Amino acid sequence: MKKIVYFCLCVFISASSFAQTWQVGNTTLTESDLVTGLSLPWEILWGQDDMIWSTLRGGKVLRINPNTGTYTQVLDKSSVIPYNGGSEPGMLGMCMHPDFPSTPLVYIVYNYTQGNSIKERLVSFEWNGTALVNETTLIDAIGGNSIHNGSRIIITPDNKILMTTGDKGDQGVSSQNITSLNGKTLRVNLDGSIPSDNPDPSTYVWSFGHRNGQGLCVGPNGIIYESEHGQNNSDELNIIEPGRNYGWPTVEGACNTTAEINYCNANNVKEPLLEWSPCRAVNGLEYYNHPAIPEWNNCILMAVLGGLNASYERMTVIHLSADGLTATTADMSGSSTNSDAFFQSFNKRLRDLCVNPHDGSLYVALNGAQYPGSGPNIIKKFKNEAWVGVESIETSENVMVYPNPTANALNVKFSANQLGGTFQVYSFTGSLVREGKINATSMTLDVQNWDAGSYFIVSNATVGTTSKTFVIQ
Ligand SMILES: [Ca+2]
Ligand SMILES: [Ca+2]
Ligand SMILES: [Ca+2]
Repeated sequence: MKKIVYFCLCVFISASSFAQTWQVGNTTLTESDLVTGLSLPWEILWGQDDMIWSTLRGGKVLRINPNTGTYTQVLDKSSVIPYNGGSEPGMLGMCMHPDFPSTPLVYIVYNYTQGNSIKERLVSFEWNGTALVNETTLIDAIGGNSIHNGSRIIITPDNKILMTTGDKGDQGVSSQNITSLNGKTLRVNLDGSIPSDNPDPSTYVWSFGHRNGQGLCVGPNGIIYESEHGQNNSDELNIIEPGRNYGWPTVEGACNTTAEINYCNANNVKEPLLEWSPCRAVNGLEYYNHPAIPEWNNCILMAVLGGLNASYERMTVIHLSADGLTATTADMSGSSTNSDAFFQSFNKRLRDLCVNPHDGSLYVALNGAQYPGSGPNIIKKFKNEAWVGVESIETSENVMVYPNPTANALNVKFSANQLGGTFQVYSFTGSLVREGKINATSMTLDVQNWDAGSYFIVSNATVGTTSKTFVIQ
């Protein structure tokens, strides 16, 4: 038997009675401090167990009750992590196995020391209900440094791990070196092997020419978006495509100087959707598409650290086109007063975001005021208290789904007053899996290739919003 060592440090934080509100068009968000006193939360992730999971850069993982802020520490790797409060290494990105209830694996990236150098590894842990145990290394000895360690990870719709890596401060030498894993996005099977349909099936490299990507999310039609730090100018929002060159170090942002245009023409460089100059330090991304905040539907929410001189701390709202291929935001100039910039007044670095898929609440992890971040820090919650949640409309018959559970086909019946509206289907991990217009009172969804688990369908019509949960077996 393996010896299981676990940690259970329970800390109780009372909710703040301070009820600041934020206006998003016609929607009012109520702010509260979910957890205070944390040291540098780097990833916050809505788990399939309906808890918020957070890495702390110093080497710990917390599992946080999203309503009370009560948390337990479920992992402590701080003894192996080169973290001294300064510079950038630490315990960084985290994501969950796409079928966590039956395969309770958590994937984590962290830096460690090998001789005199900093390295980085992608690992998995098993969740035993109390702690993360049985660490397994998936990719070892990726180059690291005191700066530019990348390391956001997500699960893509095709059930692969996608990971950003930084150029480890080598000015992009590794970014254009296809044999290096640095300055890339890496695509990895859930067991750590290389997917046979990678552009080159002998390497994890999925795209190259990156400087230091630290945000990833999945948007409409399975499109993958990445945020990436520029040097002095041209922080980028990119769409990630396999085998493409994203230009660094020759190209910053769009191909718009003579040297860049020549290089881009010769190297088929993929330009960003958006770029911001001077750099404001773009970070965690979250795709928002929940009826609780309709003004943010089909938007990317982007945590912005603020840059080295702490001028641009905020959350930027990025509006996508219906096909997801173009993006706009009012938050281009850096002005603190525009309709798509939020939370500037905290004067703290915004590191990461997650969303409650049930009630649409947004959670934001703050990292102190100055680079590279300092504690104590806060995870804040923003909720539309007026939105009628899933539970209260469970009894409504505006939408019926059957059979439930199902394995192959799901029949959906809409009442006539839903016609002309729209519907979305979400997994309970918050991923949008299907959407469309309600053109008929019945439809059948072919679900035989969907992952097993819980889902909910939301209809939006002039009479209001209705949702139903269902289970795919
Ligand atoms: Ca996150
Ligand atoms: Ca680029
Ligand atoms: Ca340029």
